[in-house]
Amino acid sequence: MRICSSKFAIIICLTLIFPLPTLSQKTAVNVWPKPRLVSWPKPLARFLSSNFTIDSPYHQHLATAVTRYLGLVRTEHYHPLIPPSVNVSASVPPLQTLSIDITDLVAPLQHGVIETYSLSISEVGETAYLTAETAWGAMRGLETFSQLVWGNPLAIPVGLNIWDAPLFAHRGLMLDTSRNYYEVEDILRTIEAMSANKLNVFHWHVTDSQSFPLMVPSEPELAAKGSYGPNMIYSPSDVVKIVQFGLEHGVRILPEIDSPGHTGSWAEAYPEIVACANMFWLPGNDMADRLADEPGTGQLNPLNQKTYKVLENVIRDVTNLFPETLYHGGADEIVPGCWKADPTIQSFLSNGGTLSQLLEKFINSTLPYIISLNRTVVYWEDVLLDDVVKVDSSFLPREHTILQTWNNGSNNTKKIVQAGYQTIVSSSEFYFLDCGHGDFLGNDSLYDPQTTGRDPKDGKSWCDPFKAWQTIYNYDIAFGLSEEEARLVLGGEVALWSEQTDPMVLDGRLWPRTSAMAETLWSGNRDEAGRKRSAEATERLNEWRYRMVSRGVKAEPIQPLWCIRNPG
Ligand code: CP6
Repeated sequence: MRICSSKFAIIICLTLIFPLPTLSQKTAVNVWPKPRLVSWPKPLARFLSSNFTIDSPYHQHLATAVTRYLGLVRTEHYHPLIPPSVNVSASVPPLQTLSIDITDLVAPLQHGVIETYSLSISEVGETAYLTAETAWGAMRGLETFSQLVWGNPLAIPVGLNIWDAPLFAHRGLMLDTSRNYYEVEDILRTIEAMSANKLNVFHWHVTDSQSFPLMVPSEPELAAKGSYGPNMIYSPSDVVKIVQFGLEHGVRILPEIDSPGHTGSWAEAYPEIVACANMFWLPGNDMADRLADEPGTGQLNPLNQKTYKVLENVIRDVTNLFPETLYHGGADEIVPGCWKADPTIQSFLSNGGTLSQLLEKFINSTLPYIISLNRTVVYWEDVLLDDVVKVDSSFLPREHTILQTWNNGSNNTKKIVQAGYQTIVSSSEFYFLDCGHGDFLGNDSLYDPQTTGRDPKDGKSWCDPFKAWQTIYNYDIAFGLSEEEARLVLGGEVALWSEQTDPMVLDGRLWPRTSAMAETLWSGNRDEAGRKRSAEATERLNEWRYRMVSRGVKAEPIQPLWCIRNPG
């Protein structure tokens, strides 16, 4: 492992020589996600100079981050709920400068880029040092530095050494902008909060059956007719803005054009390429196999050549707009009844063709094109694991395909890595955040006038239960895997589907629960003794929630204030 560097050894030694700080002293090092190694032997702090500056080698995107963090550090004046019980020394001169040193200034922001950094704040020197291999690692270090500063006048713990690096390379958040529309500024605020939590991939589930809000220049009709309206479209310049903002925050923007399922909205422009377009309910379908064939359903017809003409235009434009080397093709939840409802597909099926062959034809007609554009493709696990409609693994080249898991917790992750695929974990039992209400399909009453908003099969509403932050925090995404299997786990993503969310509730639905996953993927969920961190994490997350609020993120509270006055 890369952690066996000399810096690591030094910090280990420091930690061994000096006693561990007591609980009350810990509060001044209140960083979320917790750094991998912190050495702070004495509870000392000092002030920041009123003209404190950050020195950095020139890097286009880091320069913006430096300016942003300088502004934040100078103006935030965050007052911790539990005031740090440290001695802020006024006798040493205040800290003047944070000096950044970077080894590799040209490393692009892409999967696997090194995000390691170390931070050293001396007791007396005028300068603190942030060293990183890449600009992206330096951004992580700047975030940590900003969280160390508190109060008015500004103070910072000293005699402090941090070495930090993520456990998982892919730490993401998926947002669905199809079921409900979000303004660009909501997306930017989310990316900013992601970077504060050291997350690095914004997975943009931009289109689905309910609306097509992305303006694709070669296929302008898709958004013109398939969006919710002219003011609910992301233009190419919006995308450029979001990608640029991502670069300035060390967050990659990974687009998903979900197909061939979840494409009802494409029928507004091209009814001829969509099967079962906008059929309210599929013939013979019942609630038991409804999946996400929500009202507004539709699936691309794999037998129509026009499907591939439109899709190639979309794929080409999307890869031009998004520099990200991963392209998400969706391929989840193929609903048999949809393809079966289409007359042209019916004749294929009655001549001995199968539903899986239809999907294989679709994948085989699109995946090589995506790969030819130098992209690695991400699909949802369904493409390989669905009970009914799935492709043979020979259609999914392992070196170019990543599969994102969401069903059956760690069981499906195990299946995917055992099949030899790299994986991104989004187990719905832990990482799907769009819960809090009953079933949104009020039309269930068409089936059952006694409806309670609950599935008659198991009595659950569609997204029971609400996942508490502890549930998310305690999930180990590589649970039950051998060391070799675990190497195929690139990381994880929380997912916010938007049937029942929109900008009004976005922040609260995401934060601080997404922070819980962010820490687990960055530095794990266990203490030095290998026990799940609990009381310590609760206190630190509570503090972090208030700091996020002070930065403009409307994160939910996790405790009453009473707990601060009455510490357990
Ligand atoms: N939309 C798309 C969805 C879901 C998926 N894909 C989904 C399915 C089940 C639950 C939540 C969301 N709404 N395109 C599955 C990946 Cl519980």
